Order: sequence, then C-alpha cells, then structure tokens
Amino acid sequence: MASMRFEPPDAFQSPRFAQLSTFMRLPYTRDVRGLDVAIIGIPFDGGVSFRPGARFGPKEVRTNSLLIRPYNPVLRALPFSRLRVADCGDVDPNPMDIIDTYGRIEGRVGEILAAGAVPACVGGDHSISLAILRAVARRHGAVALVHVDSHQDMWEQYFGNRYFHGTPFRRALEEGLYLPRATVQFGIRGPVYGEGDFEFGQTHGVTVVRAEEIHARGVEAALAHLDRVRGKKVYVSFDIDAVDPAFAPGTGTPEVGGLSSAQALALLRGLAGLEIVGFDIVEVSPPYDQSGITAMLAANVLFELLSVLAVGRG
Ligand SMILES: [Mn+2]
Repeated sequence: MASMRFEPPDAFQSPRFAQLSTFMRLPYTRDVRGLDVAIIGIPFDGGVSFRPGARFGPKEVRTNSLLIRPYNPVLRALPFSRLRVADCGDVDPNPMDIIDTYGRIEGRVGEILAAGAVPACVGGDHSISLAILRAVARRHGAVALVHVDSHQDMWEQYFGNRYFHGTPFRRALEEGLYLPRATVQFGIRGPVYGEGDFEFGQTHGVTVVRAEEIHARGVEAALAHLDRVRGKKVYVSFDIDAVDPAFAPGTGTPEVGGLSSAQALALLRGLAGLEIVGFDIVEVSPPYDQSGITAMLAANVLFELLSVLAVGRG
C-alpha cells in the first residue's frame, strides 16, 4: 500500500482539497503565533431574536469559500502572498449561555491580538461583536468603527435582556470600546418602533448613512463619511443583512431595500487605506439560504476585507 503524503494546501486551482473546507483552502492551525491574520468561526446564535441558524454560518462560509481565487484584480492585491493567513478553527461557544460564550470569544480573540495578528471573525449572530470588541479595545483602546448593517443594533433590551443581537453597539458604546464620533453605520433601513430608536446613536455623535442615501447618491459619496475614521485604528463589523434579501436571503432579520452585492463589495473596497485591526462578518443563517448564495457572498466579503488588509500592508 502506497504511503500517504500530506501536501500543503497551495492548490487554489484544484478541487482536490475541497473536502478540507477551511476558509478559502487556507492552512488550518490552532496556533496563532506568526500569523498576520487569524480567521476564526464563531458558531453562536443564542443572541437571535427571530430566525435562528447563524450558528451554522462558519461551516457554510467555509464550504462556499472554496471557489475564491487568490488574486483581487480590482484592488490589485494578492492577500495570501502579502499576509500570513490561516483558518484557526472555531471558538467553542456555550449554546446555553451568552455571558459564558462572551468570555470564550474574548479569550480567543485576545490570544490572536496578543500574537500580533488581526482577528477575522465569521459568525454567528451579531451579539458576538460585543465580546470581540472587548478584546480589541483591551489591546488597542477604543477604536473607530465601520458598521455595515441594516440595523443599528443599539436597542436597550428585549424582554429585559440586555445582551442579544439587537444591542451589541449600545453595550459596546456604554463600555467605551469604540469612539462614537469616529463611527459610521452604512446601510441602515427598515421599520423601527419610532423616531426615538435613532436617538441613542445621534446623541453620541454616530454617523448614519442610510441605505436610501446610498441608493440616491451612490457608494462613492457614501465613502466620503470615512473621513471620520481615517488615521485611527478601525474595527469593521459587516452584517450580511446590510445586503438586500434578494442577494442575501439567508439571514436572521432581513430588511428589503438594501445594498446590492456589487454595492457592498464597492463599499468594502473603499475601506482600503484604513488601519483595520479586526473585523467580523455575521448573521449568515444557512437554513434560510438559497443555494448557498448568502454564504458565498459572505465568503467574498471575507476575501475583499483580506484584500483591503493586504493593500494596507503594501
Ligand atoms: Mn446586526
């Protein structure tokens, strides 16, 4: 019997590693030392208020990332040549306990940051961003924030619970984890409970670029708001529901009238030149997905953000 050989996964052109299902066929390692970027899955959806399933997001984004090729011709970037990137596996959440899960996420992201790597987190519902931001702020201090989402996620509570996927950016602001006047929320839309829902962000000086404004004036005009975050360390949180459910149906809280996938990619490319110290891609819910198109979009969002990081290191 021929002996088995283990080959490094360098074969972007070949389907032979498809069964490994790491993010973009990257090497898998739990050891984050020496990496520039550590991609982790956070399969937790205990913070969801409506449609569940985001705990299966990392698995499906891995599967749908197998078609990603290594060169980004728009940004002229070869992220995996410029950066040492690996799939560092999943955080083990506690599906029964969001507070315990937050500790586990903060611990793992803290390890990545302590090793000098950028944490690239694939959720999971949006509640996880609070725990990631706790680790990021511990390392870098309060950061500037680019938040792409159809919702502000700044509510006070639901049913008396202060921790779920509708509150992370209120809790994070209260905890001083990000700089509200250096924060831009892109893609906000959809019905809310009243005009008062926007007060918290307004009071603290958060800039909102509504989806309607992006449709009326274009992505290029929207990007002008990034002046607020330039020159600072920036965290990027990308909720897949920023994209219209026609393009991204597989998500927990869909809102019509959203960005096209092309607009979302253009927006992300506009982040090139920012000093991004961490990011997340959240709210992919495979049970509501059609043909994996939402997970495929998330995989491409991941590739664009890695390309943006690579440009920044150029
Ligand atoms: Mn969200």
